Amino acid sequence: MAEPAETAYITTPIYYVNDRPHIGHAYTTTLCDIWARSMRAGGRDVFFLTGTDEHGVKVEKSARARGITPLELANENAAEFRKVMDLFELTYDDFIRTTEARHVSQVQTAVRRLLESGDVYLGEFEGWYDEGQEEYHTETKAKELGYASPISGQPLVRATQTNYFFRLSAYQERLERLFGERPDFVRPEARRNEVLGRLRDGLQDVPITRTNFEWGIPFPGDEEHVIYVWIDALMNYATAVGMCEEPDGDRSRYWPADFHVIGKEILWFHAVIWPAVLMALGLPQPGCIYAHSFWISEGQKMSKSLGNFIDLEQLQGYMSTYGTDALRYFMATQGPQGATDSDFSRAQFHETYTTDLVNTVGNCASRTSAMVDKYLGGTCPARSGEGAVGALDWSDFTSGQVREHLDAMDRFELGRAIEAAMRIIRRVDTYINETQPFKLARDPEESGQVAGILYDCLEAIRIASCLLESTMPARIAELRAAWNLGAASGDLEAECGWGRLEPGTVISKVALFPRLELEEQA
Ligand code: ME8
Repeated sequence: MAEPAETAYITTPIYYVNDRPHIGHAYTTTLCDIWARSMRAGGRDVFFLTGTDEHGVKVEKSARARGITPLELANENAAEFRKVMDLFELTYDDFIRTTEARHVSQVQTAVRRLLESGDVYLGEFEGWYDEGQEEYHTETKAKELGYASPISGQPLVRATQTNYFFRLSAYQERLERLFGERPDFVRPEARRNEVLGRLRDGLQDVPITRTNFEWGIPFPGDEEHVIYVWIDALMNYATAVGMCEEPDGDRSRYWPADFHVIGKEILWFHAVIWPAVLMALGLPQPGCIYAHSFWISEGQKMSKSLGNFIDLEQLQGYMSTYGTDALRYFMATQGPQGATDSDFSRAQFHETYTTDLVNTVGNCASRTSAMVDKYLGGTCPARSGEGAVGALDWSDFTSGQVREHLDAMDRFELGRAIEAAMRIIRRVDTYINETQPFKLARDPEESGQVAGILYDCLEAIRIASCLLESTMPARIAELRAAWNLGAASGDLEAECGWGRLEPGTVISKVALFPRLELEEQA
């Protein structure tokens, strides 16, 4: 019997339903989508999870303000998020909603286990209470606020609240050990250092229930309390694959996740609280918490007050002018995957589109296929090896780039992975300029040489296209169709072996990325 395929599990944050979807949500989900597609192309059994975070006081308040129930609000906005994911053709395997029964019951099971193990206990929280906002502040925060409500200006009052607490303090050492043993547990490194710095300040137990509102999962056995939205939300990564069911669901084979991909603002919850909860539950740790940075918009932070979010309408504008693949490519190569923020500017988008997609990928494929059409009647020539010029060993060069790409993808370094593919395309361009098949073609004696050169070009572009497919699935599908390359085989590495392109294959001319003027953008 064949070995079962190696599993791969990747998650996005689950998005709050009290906001409208924007570039940030599309960005994180697209990064995960590229990785998921790439792992599938490599034959792995992939589970790609996204969804919505639907509980909490904010949802309750927004719903009340609109005169609808929190669930009605959640239904409406969860549908909106799903619409965005489908519009972008994001290939998630499941979309979890925290109001679903499967999630609620497993969160309660998990919390019950934590109560039994003593990791959750009933305690008192003393703090500074903002009566208008129904919110507690710690001493440090209250001092910062001048002991007055930032909203009403009324003085904060000293008050105690009875809550259930998670014994986070008990996990200090184990977390330090985890970070020490697994330097890649939190990436990029700047984010890891941030967490380590805060960890050194020492950990305090955290309240994990609330009694001042109702829109949450009831605490098992004490329905006065609802489970704090962050604990509820983090658990989605486990409940979606049935980790808190008894017995574990079929999907438990995916556990633990290879990557929890998040934005940097929610790092503490994912890098410290979540691993500690998993330790308390006796569940294995994820491979990596990957916290990317932020998109800013035309040089400014995106914020509600500035109203400058790159929203769904704007994204649709880009997609209808440039195509979804161009947006994916831009996000993956120019986005804030590292430790610094990136600016989403129209001019930069247009520039990247023109330089990388029109002038490089598109031009190289169209120039090659046009020559094959003109000099070889639109058929792939024999693998003669006659095209080899100078010291370039194509097989060696492409296999080096393929290895680099696969290694980078495995590590979720999308920019580096895409760059390896682009290097192949740029090398083809240089090769055409060096060998000048369009000049050689004037001399019938050189026809073997021309054919050899064009085989190399076609084959190198084919290999690069296999590597680019996870980033630009629609345009590469067009190329596959025009060059009769067939469907992906499920073994990306083998597919990228040099010489797999069959002589005699009919090659049609392609124009993958039309040249556009910046003004054309609505
Ligand atoms: O935080 N640039 O949900 P959320 C890049 N429900 N990415 C951005 C971004 C920006 N400017 N703004 C947002 C929540 N994001 C919780 C998560 S998970 C258990 C619970 C992305 O709707 C980024 O991935 O506020 C960020 O972490 C996420 O959206 C926050 O989404």
